[in-house]
Amino acid sequence: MKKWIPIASGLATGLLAATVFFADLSPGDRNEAIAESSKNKTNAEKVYVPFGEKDEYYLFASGGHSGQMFIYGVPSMRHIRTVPVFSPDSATGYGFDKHSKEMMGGFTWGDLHHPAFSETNGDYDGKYMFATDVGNSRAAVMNLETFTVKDIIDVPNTSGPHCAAFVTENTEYMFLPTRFAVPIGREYAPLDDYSEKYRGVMSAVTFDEKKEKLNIAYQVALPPWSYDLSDAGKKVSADWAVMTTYNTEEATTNLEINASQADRDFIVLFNWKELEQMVKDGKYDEVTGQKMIFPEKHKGGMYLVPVAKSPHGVDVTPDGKHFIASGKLAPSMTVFSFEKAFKAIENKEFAGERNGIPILKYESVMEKEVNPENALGPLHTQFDDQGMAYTTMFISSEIVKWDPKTGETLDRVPVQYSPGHSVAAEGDTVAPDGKYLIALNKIAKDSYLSVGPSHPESMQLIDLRGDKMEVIQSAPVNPEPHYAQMIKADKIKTITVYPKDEKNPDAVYNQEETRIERKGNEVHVYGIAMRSKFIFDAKAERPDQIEVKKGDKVFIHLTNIDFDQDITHGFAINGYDLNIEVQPGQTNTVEFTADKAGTFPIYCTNFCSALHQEMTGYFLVKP
Ligand SMILES: [Cu+2]
Repeated sequence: MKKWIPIASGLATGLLAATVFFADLSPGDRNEAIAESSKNKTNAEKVYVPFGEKDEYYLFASGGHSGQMFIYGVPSMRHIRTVPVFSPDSATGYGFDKHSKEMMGGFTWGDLHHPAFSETNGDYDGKYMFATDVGNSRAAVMNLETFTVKDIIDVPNTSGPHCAAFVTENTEYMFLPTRFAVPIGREYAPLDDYSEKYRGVMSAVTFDEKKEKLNIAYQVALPPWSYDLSDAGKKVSADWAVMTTYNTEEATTNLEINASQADRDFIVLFNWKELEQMVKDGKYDEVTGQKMIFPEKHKGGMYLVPVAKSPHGVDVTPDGKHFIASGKLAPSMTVFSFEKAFKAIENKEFAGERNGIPILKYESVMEKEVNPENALGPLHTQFDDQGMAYTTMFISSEIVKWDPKTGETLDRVPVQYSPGHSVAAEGDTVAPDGKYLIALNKIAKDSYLSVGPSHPESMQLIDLRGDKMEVIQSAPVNPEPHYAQMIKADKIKTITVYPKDEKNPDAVYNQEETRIERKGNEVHVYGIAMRSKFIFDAKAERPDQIEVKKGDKVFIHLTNIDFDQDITHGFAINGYDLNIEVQPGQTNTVEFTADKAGTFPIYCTNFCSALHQEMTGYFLVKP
């Protein structure tokens, strides 16, 4: 009976609200409103994931200038986790502990753009996630067993690798071209020398899975243009990749006007196997410690395809036969054919060159131009399981579904308000799922409760299963997703606890081994965190106390010996501006100088048990 009352009163309230809401409407409007209300109820059911059940997909949305990655569940659109990548995060101790601090390389922020999953045979394999930092020109890799970043590299000679990361079919490479042209090595050169001295450099980055390390295999010195987006080929085009360019005018000021003068910019089409062979054959120059191919010196493997001006996305169809690009200032999408491009290359149907790179004729590679009525600002295209294309229209605020084979417009759905990218379920694989598409909208305006003049961004979930596309959920998101990837949840196999690593000299798995060692002015603490205490030296009168002298260099190696799901401990020293985390079974190190004398409480920051509040100690610094 207790349970029944709230449900019954809930129903009554609902009916009352509906009656009040519909009271002022004419019978026609009223029926429409009732239909709309029941449609919303159906949509709510489509996204509802009851307790005990899990979402069907993970969504990894780039966090833009937050430097982080946002993890959501689909279809519920619940935010599950924020994983720090290029920016520090005190909640997880990222950028505070020794390993992540070293990876951050002294940088305090990043601009995380395009995320990409590792692939096997053109399918997401659920092992790793790659991302690039436009703000400080870096690349990172995240392990998906633990959702933690394993490696970050600087990408030399590159300023803002915006056009990445998109991986080849078997994660052989990701290609990182630059958004901003700079002189090689970032040497000083006046902007009057732009066309002669500035270059747009592309880096071919490899990933060593055993060592979990990224590496730059080679670079290519491209013309001084801006490189916007890219995609790797698939199946028949697996050895190839494409990327869009803008400012092929080589303007150096007021780009808004000056970089939109020419009717066409270019798609760079390149064969990475040929470039790889050129490097093997020594056809490169050694520049700032990198192997760099200069196309004006060593020809081959690289071509230009004219495209409607100032394009954003370029997307390879799941069958690998076509690539689709759209001038963001033009009203149409263009379908290009790889087969036609290969023929034109074979027949050397070139129309001049730029910086030693041959230009293919637009007519030789273009298959069709698609121009849906009044659709404006096509930016990015995704695909479903039937090979149908979905293009975001930034200016006309909609998603247009169309058939790349016939060019026919099949459906359109408005989104609120300016979709930059979109992401389809398993969208960049050779076999997309087709169920869902998410519009990543740049401007949310009045979508959510106001939080002041600056609003959150918005992600809208679109159901692709019916005859008509339908927006079924809207979720706010922090600034600012540029692109996202959606993967089947069962492909990701996380671990529950970190396995014991007996070879790790910093790890301590039983209380007897805990100790505090002094080496000159270095103090090494080998401690344990467990429910609900810290043990830094089990033999000491107060095992949870650390005492050092002012100026000592302190290393705290802490192992969480609770090999239990979700028992994470934190370690903070009050007043010392540091906090780290040890997940179940994990050993972590924090290194700092005890530059303040005094008495500083230590406490566990991550709620771990009923006696969490008692999980404390003292850090004493003798003057
Ligand atoms: Cu704790």
